Amino acid sequence: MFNLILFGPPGSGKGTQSDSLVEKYGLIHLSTGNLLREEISQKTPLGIEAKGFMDNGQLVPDEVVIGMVDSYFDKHSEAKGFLFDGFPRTVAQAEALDKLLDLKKTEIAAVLALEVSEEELVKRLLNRGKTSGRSDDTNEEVIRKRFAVYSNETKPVAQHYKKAHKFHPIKGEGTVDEIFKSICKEIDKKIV
Ligand code: B4P
Repeated sequence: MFNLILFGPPGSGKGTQSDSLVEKYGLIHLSTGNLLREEISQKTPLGIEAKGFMDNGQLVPDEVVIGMVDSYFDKHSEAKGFLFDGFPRTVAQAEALDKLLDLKKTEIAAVLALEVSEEELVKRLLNRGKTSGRSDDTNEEVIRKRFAVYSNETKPVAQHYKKAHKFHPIKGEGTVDEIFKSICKEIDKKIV
């Protein structure tokens, strides 16, 4: 299995780049944001619980997200590899992922971290909010809250992977195509 993590703040382009990456490398896309939005649209108990957190710019509790990832992983046991998008977002999630991959006798090959300035991120998210219908994108206060949560809870995840020499920063500003090429360059170094 060949597993990658696409890491970065809200609006850094993880979802945008994932579509092309899964196609090029034949991976299964595991976006916790998409899975949670799907649960919300189906009004499942998990979705109803998650919605309150997401609308406020907070993270959904670890046990909820980890359980969801676990069952998605089991549903795709034949996968050649996974592209984790927006997961892990806390150190506890990173540790749970390590254990899960260990059980499956596989590991993370690389963490690709998109770096974008906060001003550019706010612009992108407010812009997406005009058409996405996502309630967490329309209010600048909620967007700023998401950045604060990112700094406090998600940034420490970088250290977890730096220690394992798997962390690769990538300039996340420029055209979608330029950024895609930079990501592929890093991935290709891992494929021997
Ligand atoms: P996510 O769905 O993961 O989304 P995101 O961080 O908002 O955005 P992403 O980085 O994917 O940005 P995109 O490509 O769309 O999370 C949403 C919420 O779900 C979280 O706040 C949290 O509450 C919850 N959640 C998810 N995972 C969780 C977890 N593991 N634990 C707990 N809670 C979790 O790009 C954004 C915009 O920029 C788009 O409009 C795009 O068109 C534009 N854009 C992209 N690249 C561009 C470029 N190069 N130039 C200009 N614009 C660009």
